[in-house]
Amino acid sequence: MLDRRQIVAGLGAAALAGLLPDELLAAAIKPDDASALLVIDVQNCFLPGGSLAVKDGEQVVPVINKIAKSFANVVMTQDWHTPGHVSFASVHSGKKPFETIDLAYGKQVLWPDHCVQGTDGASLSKDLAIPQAELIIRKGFHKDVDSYSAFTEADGKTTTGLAAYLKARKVKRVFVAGLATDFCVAWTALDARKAGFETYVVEDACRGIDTQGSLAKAWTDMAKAGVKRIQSSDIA
Ligand code: VGL
Ligand code: ZN
Repeated sequence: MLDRRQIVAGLGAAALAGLLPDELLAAAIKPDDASALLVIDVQNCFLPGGSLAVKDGEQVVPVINKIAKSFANVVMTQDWHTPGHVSFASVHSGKKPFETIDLAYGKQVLWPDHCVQGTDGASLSKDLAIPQAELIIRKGFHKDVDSYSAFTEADGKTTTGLAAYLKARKVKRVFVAGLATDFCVAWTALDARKAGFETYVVEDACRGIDTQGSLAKAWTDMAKAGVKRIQSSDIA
């Protein structure tokens, strides 16, 4: 009987011979104790009927529930803004959602009011089924600073503590899924690389907002930073 190593070696040889598509080989990714799944902002505001609904956002939920079964370590995030948060177009006179302004820390896209602390819109989707998730990071709770990233606020320096938590738990690899691909998922993945984690984004477990070319730019930036783009079927 072949052992696992021989089977993997055999698959490699078959692929070299052009007999197998890359996807089949990639199916070998098996999350271990040094792997964590980061489930980003699967909150009512970003789902159908929400104030900043991401197109087809609800489709990520069954995919995330499925891959989460392969992870012992799961962290979820919630976008968690104050009322009148600086990222809301409604607090900047004459500005409309999806326009941008310059703030002290850089360019800020303005959004409809969303994910206000303690509201139903800020709640995680009731359809998420990840009972083993151990930590929920809330972000964007400083009124004058946004935080797309689960690691570092938009000022580029205030930490959420997530990198230190993951390192204390001996996590080396993070897999990022959720909403939205081009904002909170991408910024989280880029910061994960900066913090030294091997980083995967599970494309079909994410959906994007795509405003002013943001989705294509996010994938380009992530590729440059060494983020690996995978599909949920790549995870064993
Ligand atoms: C997000 C826009 C504003 C996200 C959060 O979760 O991607 N996008 N706030
Ligand atoms: Zn937000």
